[in-house]
Amino acid sequence: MYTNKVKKVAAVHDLSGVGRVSLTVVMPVLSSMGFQVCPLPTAILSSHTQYPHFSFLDLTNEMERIIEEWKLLGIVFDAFYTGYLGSPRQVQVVERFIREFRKENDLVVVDPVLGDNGKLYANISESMVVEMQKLICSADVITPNLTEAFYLLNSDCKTSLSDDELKSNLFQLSAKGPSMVIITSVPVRGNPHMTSVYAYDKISDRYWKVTCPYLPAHYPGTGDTFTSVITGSLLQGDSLPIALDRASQFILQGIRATFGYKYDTREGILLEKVLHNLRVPVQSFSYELVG
Ligand code: PXL
Repeated sequence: MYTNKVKKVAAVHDLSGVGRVSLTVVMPVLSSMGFQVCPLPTAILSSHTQYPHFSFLDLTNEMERIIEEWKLLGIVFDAFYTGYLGSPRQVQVVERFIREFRKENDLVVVDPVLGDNGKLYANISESMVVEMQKLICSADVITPNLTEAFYLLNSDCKTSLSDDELKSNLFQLSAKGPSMVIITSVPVRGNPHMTSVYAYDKISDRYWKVTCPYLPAHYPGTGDTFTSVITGSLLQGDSLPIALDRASQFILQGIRATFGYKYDTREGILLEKVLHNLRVPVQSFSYELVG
């Protein structure tokens, strides 16, 4: 059996020229962690969709041609990592791609990019939510933020949740297929200066939590950076709680490197200033078991 000398990650995300989201962060993060990224672009945009206007080219048809060429060339991937998709029909293309290419020990990570802060992103329709609910069934790992978790479960968004409610949401999402579920951007009850990430590992039947300082600025693309670090970390053999620590600490470093400037936050965190930190082992652990 052919094995890649450097692990190959098929990255199914859009290419947005400005604003540090999707492929423009997935590629540098995973390359810095020592993996080869093979992009399967879902759409080309002038910028991400949180700017007041943007151009948008849907690549659904081109994706089918790219996949066909990869099949003819016999390309072998070690991981599949999907994010922002350009059209609901694309989900079926992506599902088939994963089904036809995945091998037994490959890692499939689905970041169900749908929205944030209780709302869907511009350009994301209810039919995309329905399709995303199907795509997560093919994943080993999913990383919704709290808003996306509610949309995936068809439940109303709320911001104050008990540990038991979060555990129930994680469990319900894992029951759809993924063996690891990570929910990001969970507010900490009674403490606006902290934010947390909750996770469930079905194989060991354990729930994990990482809490870190919350700085009051919204930077698009931090979810993409977070899931890219999780993907790299799991691919290099880290446990789920170590991957959670590594990704949370990296996001905090990125936000801290940016927050002190007077700056247009739509450009995302100053990733280039902190990328080198991905080469360094995690310095301290802060994960907790949720009882
Ligand atoms: O980071 C998520 C994301 C990815 N791709 C596009 C987006 C967004 C969030 O706004 O607009 C095009």
